[in-house]
Amino acid sequence: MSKNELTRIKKEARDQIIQVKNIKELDELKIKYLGKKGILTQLLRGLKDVAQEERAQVGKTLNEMKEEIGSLVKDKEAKIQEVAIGAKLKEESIDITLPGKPLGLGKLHIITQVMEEIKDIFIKMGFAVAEGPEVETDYYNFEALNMEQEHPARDMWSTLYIDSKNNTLLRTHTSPVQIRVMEKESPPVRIIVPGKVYRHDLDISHAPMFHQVEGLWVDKEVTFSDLKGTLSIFLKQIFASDVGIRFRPSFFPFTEPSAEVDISCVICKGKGCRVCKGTGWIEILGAGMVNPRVLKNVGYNPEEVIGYAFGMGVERIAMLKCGIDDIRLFFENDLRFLKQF
Ligand code: FA5
Repeated sequence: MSKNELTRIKKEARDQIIQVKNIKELDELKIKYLGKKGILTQLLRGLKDVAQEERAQVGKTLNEMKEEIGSLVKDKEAKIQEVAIGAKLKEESIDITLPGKPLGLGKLHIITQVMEEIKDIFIKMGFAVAEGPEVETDYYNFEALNMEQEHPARDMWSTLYIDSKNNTLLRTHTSPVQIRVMEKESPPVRIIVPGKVYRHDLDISHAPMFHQVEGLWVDKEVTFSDLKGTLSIFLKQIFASDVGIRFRPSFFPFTEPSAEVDISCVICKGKGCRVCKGTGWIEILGAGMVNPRVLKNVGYNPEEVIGYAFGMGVERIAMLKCGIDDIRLFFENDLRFLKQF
């Protein structure tokens, strides 16, 4: 085990470690020099055969070699890993200058658009917006509105009950919010109530869930002429300034007198067609002067205050505005339909 021989082994190990390109090759070299059967381990084992006077010196040299090769392997390992991480980062880097995937712009549903339009018109006329629960009690949906348990007018609303024992139901109209607001606020009250309502109904012009906008004005001096004026302004704005408007006597338990309001058919301009069933007129909303019994039910004095109320179906208005002949199209969520508005 000459000094030259050891120097040669050391040089060879260093050269090989420097040239190595990957962890696998480096591991092989580690085993070759430092493993259990590796060159250095063998040399150290052979120390016992070295002459006594040289043994200490050779042992020291061998241990230094072992440490040196070990640290060369460690440094190389770190370098290889660093290069590998760099390459991986480069490979996975995102080019943020590439154009993105275009996202389609959403828009409001046609019913929401018409609802907003209706709200805007009434807000400009001084109405505040009120809301109420969709799950109602029998009291607010019927009784307080002058429809007692056995009242025949209850048949006008095909009610979806949730729990007949507790008398909870899905509200059939937005009128119960009239009661809720009047119970909380003293007159004057001037509100509109937009919202969802539910009925056991389904055909081309009736849906089980639809939208209504209720209107209520209670004050010291409110007349039927005020009601006619307000609704005429509204209908001319939402349809057309030359739309024909007709008030027909009707019946609602919570208004007295009551009326149904028709507009001249927007499809045939009043000549008579399939949509208006040849009459030239289309019913658009219900209205009337608030029944004094309703005022009493909320604790108002009918001798002191008087009011009007109205309620309209939003789908009906949207269908006439946009020339849609089947109400179910609003709820099928077919983008080909919805994108047109
Ligand atoms: C009412 O619901 C009354 N609460 C309206 C009212 C309020 C009258 C205040 C007086 C004072 P009616 O049942 O007629 O009335 O419904 C009003 C509107 O809702 C109808 O003109 C119609 O446009 C719409 N409508 C009724 N049922 C359906 C349905 N199943 N699907 C879609 N729209 C409907």
